[in-house]
Amino acid sequence: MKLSFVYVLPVKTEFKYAIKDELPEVLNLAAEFGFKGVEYNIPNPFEVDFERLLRLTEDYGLRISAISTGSAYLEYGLTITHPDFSIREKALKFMRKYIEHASAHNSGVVVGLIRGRRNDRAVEEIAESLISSIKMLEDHCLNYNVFLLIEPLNRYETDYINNVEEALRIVEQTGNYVKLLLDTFHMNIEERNIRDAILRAGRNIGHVHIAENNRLPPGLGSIGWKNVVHHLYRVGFNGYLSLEALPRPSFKEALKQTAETLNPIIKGFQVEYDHSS
Ligand code: LER
Ligand code: MN
Repeated sequence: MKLSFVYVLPVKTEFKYAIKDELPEVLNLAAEFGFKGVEYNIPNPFEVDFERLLRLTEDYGLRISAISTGSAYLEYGLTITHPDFSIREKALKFMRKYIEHASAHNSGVVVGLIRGRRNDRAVEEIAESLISSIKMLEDHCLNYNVFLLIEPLNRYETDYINNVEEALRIVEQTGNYVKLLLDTFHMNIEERNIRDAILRAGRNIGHVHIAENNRLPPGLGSIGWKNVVHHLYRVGFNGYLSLEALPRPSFKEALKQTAETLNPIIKGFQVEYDHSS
């Protein structure tokens, strides 16, 4: 398992749970603390100088762990289940471009807020729409060796897909280019317990967002990190733990706190799991 963090590119709407300070300084410090990846939250995949972003990331020895898409929803209201087909088509166009960017390091593209809200639609209706949109992206995912990451979000942020069980229903009806993104903050609200949710998600876990119960960085709340890391190893997860938290008290402290809390735990289990394999 490796550490990553979410970095949000400039947006007019506010996304509070990511770092947005000067990128070179952030990448430099993250690399120093042992982070291996950075997850870019990109509002418009057509307007970003992606080559520059990629070069800068690699210059600091980091890799792109995932591309997150929530700000395309916050900024432009795009969703891949939108009742208006022209908006849905635009969201799919964005998704194809995100997939192309993610192919740089064969990572995943997040399907969080961009999956849309149910509102007055029946669950079956929005599920059908989501599954058909995801299937429209299948060829692109396979061609570019990228996967989609369905992220359950807590009930105060969305009315559609709040827990692992609901997300698994989508994975089952699509294919193995679709995986789960588990976010400890949301799991702490929606799951009976984090351990069982991780075990239930099992081999389907593609990426993990880490934040405390209060959405502060790991170590400043009550989530049992040893428990989280242990059970992720148990199900064979060896991907990124990506910090998506309020960058408080400062982005530097947030990175430091995360590294100090998680590096020793990851190292401890790595030894254990390397011996047993
Ligand atoms: C996105 O990854 C997330 O966790 C949401 O809570 C964003 O609002
Ligand atoms: Mn998240």
